[in-house]
Amino acid sequence: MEPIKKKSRFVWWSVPLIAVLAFTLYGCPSQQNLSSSGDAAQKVYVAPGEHDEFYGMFSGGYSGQMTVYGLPSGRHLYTIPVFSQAPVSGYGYSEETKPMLQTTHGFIPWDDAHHPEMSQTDGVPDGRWIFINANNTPRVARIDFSNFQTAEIIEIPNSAGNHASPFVTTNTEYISAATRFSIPLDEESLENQDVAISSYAENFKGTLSFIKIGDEGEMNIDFQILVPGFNYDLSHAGKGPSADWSFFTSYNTEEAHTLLERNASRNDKDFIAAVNWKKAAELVAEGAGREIDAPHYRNYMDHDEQRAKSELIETVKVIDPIENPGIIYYLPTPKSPHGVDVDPTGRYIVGGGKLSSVLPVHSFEKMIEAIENEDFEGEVDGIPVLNYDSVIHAEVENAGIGTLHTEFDGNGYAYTTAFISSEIVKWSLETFEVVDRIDTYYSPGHLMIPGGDSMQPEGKYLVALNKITKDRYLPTGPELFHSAQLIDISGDKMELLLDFPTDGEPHYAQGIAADIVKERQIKFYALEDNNHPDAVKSEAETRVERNGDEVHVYMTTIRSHFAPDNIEGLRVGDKVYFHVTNLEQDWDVPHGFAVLGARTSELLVMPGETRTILWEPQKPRVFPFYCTDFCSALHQEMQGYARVSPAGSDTPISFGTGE
Ligand code: RUQ
Ligand code: CUA
Repeated sequence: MEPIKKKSRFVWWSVPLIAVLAFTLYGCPSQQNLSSSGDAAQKVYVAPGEHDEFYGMFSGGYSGQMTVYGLPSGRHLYTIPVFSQAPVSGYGYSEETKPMLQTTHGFIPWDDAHHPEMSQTDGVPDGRWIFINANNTPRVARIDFSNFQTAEIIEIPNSAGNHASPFVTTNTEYISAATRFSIPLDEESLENQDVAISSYAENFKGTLSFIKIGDEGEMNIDFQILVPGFNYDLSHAGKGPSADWSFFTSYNTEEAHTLLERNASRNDKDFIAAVNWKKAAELVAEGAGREIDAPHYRNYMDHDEQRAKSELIETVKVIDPIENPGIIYYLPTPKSPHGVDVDPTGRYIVGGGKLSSVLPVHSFEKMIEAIENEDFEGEVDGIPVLNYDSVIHAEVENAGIGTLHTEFDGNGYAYTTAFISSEIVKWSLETFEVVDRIDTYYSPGHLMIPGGDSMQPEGKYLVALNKITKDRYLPTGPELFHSAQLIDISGDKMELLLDFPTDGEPHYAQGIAADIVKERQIKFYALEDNNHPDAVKSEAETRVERNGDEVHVYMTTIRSHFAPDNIEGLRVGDKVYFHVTNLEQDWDVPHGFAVLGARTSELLVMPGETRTILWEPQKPRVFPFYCTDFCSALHQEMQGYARVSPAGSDTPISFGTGE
């Protein structure tokens, strides 16, 4: 058998010392750790008609969506449209969902979504909502678990590369969201962004945003903390004793603005920022900080009217650590750390020391002690830097090369991904020694244990989210789907059970016991609660109305016909709005609506729901329309015709179902 070569795509793999170290320590990976394939198959077998034990919620990365998998089977259950338009349902194309993608940069139909994060109660995922970040045009979305649909998207001003986002506090009081790229922020007006890039050190700043979550899940930016112009990479909130704190990794404390692979890899230590969000929130409530102009959109689904609305918020509250001492401290951390993860007891803060030979573990208790004793080794822009030796609790040796992310099993062990040495390393939270390791195929980024970043992990399975697929599946040309690997962590030795392909690039994922989410499901929308202004609740109300060159078609669907299904009197140059209400009151009976020459998408209308698509016919002719979702034995009969006459013609509006 040919040995598997681990090849680098990133230049920092070639940092010479690391490369030599990696090779001498690890060489090539051994054979897969499979006890027997029969055993493994049985462990992931979910018999036809049976349900998986866990929901796995995966980010879609550059697809901008979220995907839902069943675990342990690895079956792809659903794709939730979030930041990207989805022709499959009309999300982002229909008039009801377009406002969801509104930003101050205009209508943005795409993004790069990295980190799903579930709402928590008392530090445990509660199955209400799941949040996810948009990295490119900074936004955070909230998805409702009752219907697996995007319920809200808030834009984050004063941010660029919303990567350290969105991480919840233990009772979902706040979501943190830091900017990865620092940007010019003029201290006075925060407005002058047109500056020379070479003035980075002087003019560029970072922001750590805290989004307050209301009882119904509504998101509002409560405050932003102004921080030095480093890159803020990832975050996690504390828990238990550390629940009032949030932690953020930073790299590029060198404040380089070019060739970061080299220029931001010089310092032996960068920082984890520890933020006392509770204290900051109290100060803000007492009037600290100042309100600055920072227009940003909040888009939300109005459930009553079944359509999204956009509101423009003009300002945001900014607080400066210099004027508000005690809200933020820096913990020196080797070296360009990526992930930051807090163990289930809330006592340990693990930095993913990407370029470090050891995995640093800070102690929360020691951190508090060092703060009380003012045990500082310096300060940066008014932020005290704690003494490394005073806060570090352990340095895990041999934890792999290129360590990125850590999750926990709730049984006293931590699991860390090592990108370069392509493995998952299990270590003890008591001895801080490595107790097991398993190869992954290839180069894992994040990993996920259901509840693994909460106070109550379910330490049965681990999913490795690998960056490189290569030879794992039948080849599909130059592009291969990213590969996830399910690993059994219930015993002493980790055991690889299953590979399954994923969609887009799942960075992070979250898992939750299926029972918690199953209970909450809406099966259809009650027609009597549909207060959409363009809804029609019976065929008797269906009609076509002209208003200048706007035509509104109020249409219904029910197995297996449209009403009306013959429409005349449309003209070239018209803007035709089809408002389609699905009269069905039964689970899993959507109807589709597609019209020949439609330039955007179809509509997929759920039972009890109203959706609108704008159609601008380009030439005179008769255009068929039809239902796209095979809804009954007579689905093929579910069709109609729209007659379009030349511009200015006097064909009168008429419509009906043959009467
Ligand atoms: S970050 S692994 Cu967003 Cu680690 Cu991708
Ligand atoms: Cu309705 Cu097919």
